[in-house]
Amino acid sequence: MKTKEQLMQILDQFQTEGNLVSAEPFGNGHINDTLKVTDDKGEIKYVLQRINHNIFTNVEMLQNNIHIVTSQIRKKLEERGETDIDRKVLNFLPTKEGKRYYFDGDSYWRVCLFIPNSKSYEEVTPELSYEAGKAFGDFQSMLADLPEGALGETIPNFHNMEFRLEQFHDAVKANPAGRLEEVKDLVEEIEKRAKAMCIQEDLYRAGKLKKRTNHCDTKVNNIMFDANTQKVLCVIDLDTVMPGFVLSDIGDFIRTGANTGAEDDENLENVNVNMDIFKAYTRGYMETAKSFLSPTEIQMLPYGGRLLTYMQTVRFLTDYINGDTYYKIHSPKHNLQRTKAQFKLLQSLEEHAAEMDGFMKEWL
Ligand code: ADP
Ligand code: GN1
Ligand code: MG
Repeated sequence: MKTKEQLMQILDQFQTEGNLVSAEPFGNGHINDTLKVTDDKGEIKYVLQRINHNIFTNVEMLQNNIHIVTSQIRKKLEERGETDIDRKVLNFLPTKEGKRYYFDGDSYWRVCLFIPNSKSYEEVTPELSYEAGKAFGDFQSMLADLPEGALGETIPNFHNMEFRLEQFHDAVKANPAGRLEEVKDLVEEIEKRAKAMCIQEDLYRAGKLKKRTNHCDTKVNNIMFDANTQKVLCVIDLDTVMPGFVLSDIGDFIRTGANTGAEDDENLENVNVNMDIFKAYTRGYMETAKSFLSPTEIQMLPYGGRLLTYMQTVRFLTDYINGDTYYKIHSPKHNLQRTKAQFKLLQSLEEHAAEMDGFMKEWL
């Protein structure tokens, strides 16, 4: 990591205000490095992020996408006559040269306004989950009229299950870290489900499912709530907003919010689907999204939870087999522990599939 002086020099490249004195690590994402920036009065003013350039290889496209998305949301909020808009949409600062990011010869950096008096959660109640559902549905509807081709794919094939399985098969074949033997039961479980988990791609080819603009990382901690009212302020972490299938944005919240345990829970007994959270999220989401969803998408919503949980199981296991090259890890077997916890959640979602499907009848 950079020294404090280096971080201050990086901040100095941006059009910031006030006397900034510190930049401290913040949040617990698996990809970028996030820091909160404080001024001499002790107030947190900005969020500074080092973009993971190995993963987001086209930073120009990434920052351009984010600019398009935040401008569109800002416009919609203004049209609705909303107030306090700087807390409801992320606001990125240009550099002194007018660019959307700064390259220091080694890393790429960006800065946005810190949203004051806000809070994100790693675990939610049904009430918060209902609010989050409304917010992600609204997020998608505000972006629904972006012209096709406006946004680039910041990570090509990001939520394409067929592609994720190809990467998985490549890892299994090459076995670069010699870990295959240890995980052969999990590999078998993944293979068993592979065909059933590629339905979206099949439906798309048959012209029965369309692509929309999705957030593609609707983790529970990517929503900022007002610290006093517990209402949603802002959807954050916009790196992966891109064209894709709508189930992504349902599935990843079910995967993270409707889990009674942690994403990487060591104790698999903790991991199960929380049906109250699922129901509350779905109710909120359907309120803001039902006007643009097709009956096929509505019917497939519970499948979305299974799909994204399966996809994450595949992605964590692929990274474990590859020797931990993608996700930040905090212990040597972290990716394996994550895989097992995600697989346990998948089994629980499978057990509850009929009940979840039944819950959707109200909207069909
Ligand atoms: P990552 O890619 O690491 O997940 P995020 O953009 O999601 O990065 O930020 C990580 C955490 O930092 C969030 O969960 C949230 O708590 C906090 N955070 C990020 N941006 C802001 C912001 N503009 N204002 C307040 N808190 C923020
Ligand atoms: C990564 O950056 P973060 O932690 O919000 C990943 C997501 C995964 C998630 C698993 C660009 O998200 O796709 O679902 O970890 N982001 C990228 O927790 O790969
Ligand atoms: Mg995040």
